[in-house]
Amino acid sequence: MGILLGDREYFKGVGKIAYEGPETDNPLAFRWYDENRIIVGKSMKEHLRFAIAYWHTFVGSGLDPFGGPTQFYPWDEKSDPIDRAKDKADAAFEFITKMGAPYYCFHDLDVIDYADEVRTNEKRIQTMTDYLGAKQKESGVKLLWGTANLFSHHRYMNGASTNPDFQVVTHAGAQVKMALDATIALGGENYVFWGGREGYMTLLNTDMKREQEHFAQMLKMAVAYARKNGFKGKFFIEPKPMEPTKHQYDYDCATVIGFLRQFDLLDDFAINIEVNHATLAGHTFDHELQVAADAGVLGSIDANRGDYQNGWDTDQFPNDLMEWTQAMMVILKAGGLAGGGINFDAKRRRNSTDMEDIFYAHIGGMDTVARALVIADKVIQHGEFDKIRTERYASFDSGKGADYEAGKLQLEDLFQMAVDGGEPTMISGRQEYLENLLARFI
Ligand code: XLS
Ligand code: NI
Ligand code: NI
Repeated sequence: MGILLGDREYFKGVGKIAYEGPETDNPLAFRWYDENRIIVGKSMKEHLRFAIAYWHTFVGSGLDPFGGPTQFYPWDEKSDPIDRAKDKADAAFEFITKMGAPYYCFHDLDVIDYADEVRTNEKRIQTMTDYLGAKQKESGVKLLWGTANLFSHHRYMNGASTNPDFQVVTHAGAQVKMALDATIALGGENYVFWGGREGYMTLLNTDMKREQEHFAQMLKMAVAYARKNGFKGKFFIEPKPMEPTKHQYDYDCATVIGFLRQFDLLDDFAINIEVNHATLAGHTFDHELQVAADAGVLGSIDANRGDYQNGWDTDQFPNDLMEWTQAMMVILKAGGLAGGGINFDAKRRRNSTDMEDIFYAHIGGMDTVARALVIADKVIQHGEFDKIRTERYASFDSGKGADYEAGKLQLEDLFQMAVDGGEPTMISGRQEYLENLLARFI
């Protein structure tokens, strides 16, 4: 029996978004994202691997702590959960196809509402896996990553895999298993863990060491299960320092790398870096990318931006060319992302309620990132930054500096050389010169 795919058009009046170049006046066209344009040997499409996030784009309702939904969707009207989920999938694939994005990402709960019985949920997600599989086949859109929402349900209020109650941990495991089954069946290229409740509110009731061990245990079981079932992709951890818990165990890239190393998970995991999470952790986006790249775990990106004036995850669409150019310089120099892509974990503002706003938001984001890729490539080709950076460390390239790097010197040797060499001459870091140079490419 075949699956009946919906034939209703949800985004009427908007066709496939085309590349029209920087001079166009059409707000529903790309100015920079030209999917076939070749940059350093690869098309833009292959470099950027854009993904649309199911949760913000097709589920997010505009709800905030002070008011209810403002964004009402025609695919959300039916009362039966499966009927509603299918309408949503139809709308999602129509939008993703019109945007020309090659990928999408989801949490289990974005795709289908869960009830409280695990067996009911298993049936529901399996039904939707079949439906999404058919939509993927029909459209050519692929799944960049799947994940389980282990933060919304009230049972997770004290944590999911880090919950002090083992029965809650079993539910987290059940959800991860079902989300992995769906991801594998859909040919998902990666699987993500973002631990929204994997942290704590107060040490007065928390055994931090034990909770982190439990977390690692869950990750190991997920890897074992997925590999046993033929999953070849990467697992990603997505760091975030806080919100919703006060202290999250996956604080930032450096913390996650330490955790993965401690529990011997580095072979299977890389990092999914989100711009607004980096800034919440007190870092810049390119800092987090560089930390991951240096450790060989630069996996994927959740693209968005924060707000200078507040301290939470505003998840706005990217529009900062300076930020993205510096990010792209790191990514290009690292040889790209390890299996991941660029997922728009970004939402329209609560009062952006027109259907076209969904398109404007993604067009702006994709154009910003594509333009940054073009600029970063020019900057790297120009060579000045590399030259200055290399020269800055030249004193380690030969002589005693090279001996130091090779571990051939003792602390007493440094003492003697400091005495003999005297006070070093000052060497400028030339930051303003470099910032001006970068600005010339923008
Ligand atoms: C929330 C996270 C979340 C993850 C997926 O802050 O960014 O959306 O990307 O669970
Ligand atoms: Ni995210
Ligand atoms: Ni986020």
